[in-house]
Amino acid sequence: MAEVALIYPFTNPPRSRSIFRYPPLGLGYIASYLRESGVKVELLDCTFSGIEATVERARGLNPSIVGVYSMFTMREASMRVGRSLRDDCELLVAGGPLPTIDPAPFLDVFDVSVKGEGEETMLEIVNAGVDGDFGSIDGIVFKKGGRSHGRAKSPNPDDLVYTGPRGARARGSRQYVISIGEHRYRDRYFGADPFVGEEIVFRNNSAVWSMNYYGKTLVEDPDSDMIYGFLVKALSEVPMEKPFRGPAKFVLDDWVYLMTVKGVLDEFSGKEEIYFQGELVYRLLFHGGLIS
Ligand code: B12
Repeated sequence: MAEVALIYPFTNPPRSRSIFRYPPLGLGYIASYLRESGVKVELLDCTFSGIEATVERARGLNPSIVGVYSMFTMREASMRVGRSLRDDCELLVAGGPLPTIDPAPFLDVFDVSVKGEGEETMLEIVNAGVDGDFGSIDGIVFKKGGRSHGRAKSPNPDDLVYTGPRGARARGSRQYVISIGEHRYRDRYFGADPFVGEEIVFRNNSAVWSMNYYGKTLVEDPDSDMIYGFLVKALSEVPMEKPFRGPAKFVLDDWVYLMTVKGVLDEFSGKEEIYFQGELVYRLLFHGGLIS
């Protein structure tokens, strides 16, 4: 079973002597990105197997979300794939160059039309779940009040929700994602000095644990490279029994790192400090715990 099936509806015309074949590069990127985040994905290419056989294969995978690529030459094919799989999945998503410039017509058949690059958007859609709050996802268009059922007339523009452009909300943030089995860890932070961020652990795409942090240097004209360089060394010594930030104490030449925490992984708060030649030069506060 796949959580997500991605379909490329290009077909090779019979007896075509054209040398052109179009590997589904965009869907490949999306599939890799989702897989790295622990999502089960299958990428189905209609080029040589044709649309009917590919649709049958997709049905056999029983995906909850189906994403279909579309561009100018594949408008009809992508709609056909969408209609054929409308009742075989819980959420139908259109994306690619054509939904990017003209998303609304796809909502005759699809639940969500994605504008622009789809990697992060698809992951957010998967994380939101099939009945999720799509209004919080940037770069998409969907119908107010629910999913499409493939039989609707072209939607009235007033009934559509266009979310803001991709990246506007999270501009200036950086993030790291690591997946191991059913768990996925994401650290997203904003700023450099001061900086603020959130670590979050998902199990099977549900958030189960989180930590927030806020840190900054405390001296005039700080040597940020030195301070943050030392911080990285201290953080790499994180102990298994208290995996919050660094160890309780870490010393290197004139530098001292101290971390104190109250509570346990279920619920905790703490701080870390860096001293250079006895002077306090940096502090970070953190807190967090389990999420039900
Ligand atoms: C390289 C290229 C070609 C190559 C084909 C290479 C190939 N393997 O497909 C050649 C030269 C052969 C070609 C031919 C044509 N092309 Co061309 N091509 C491009 C070009 C320059 C890059 C495409 C690409 O690989 N992008 C990189 C990949 C990674 O991005 P992507 O596919 O867009 O996917 C991302 C997003 O779109 C999105 N996404 C994609 N699919 C999905 C699906 C879901 C569910 C989601 C959520 C998101 C999503 O996420 C992906 C990852 O970020 C684009 C212009 C551009 N800068 O994008 C034009 C472009 C795609 N081509 C275009 C056109 C019109 C054509 C032709 C019709 C030209 C002609 N008159 O013959 C033909 C048709 C070919 C066909 N497939 O039928 C138009 C499409 C217009 C449109 N809005 O539909 C574009 C946008 C150029 C333009 N600005 O007009 N093309």
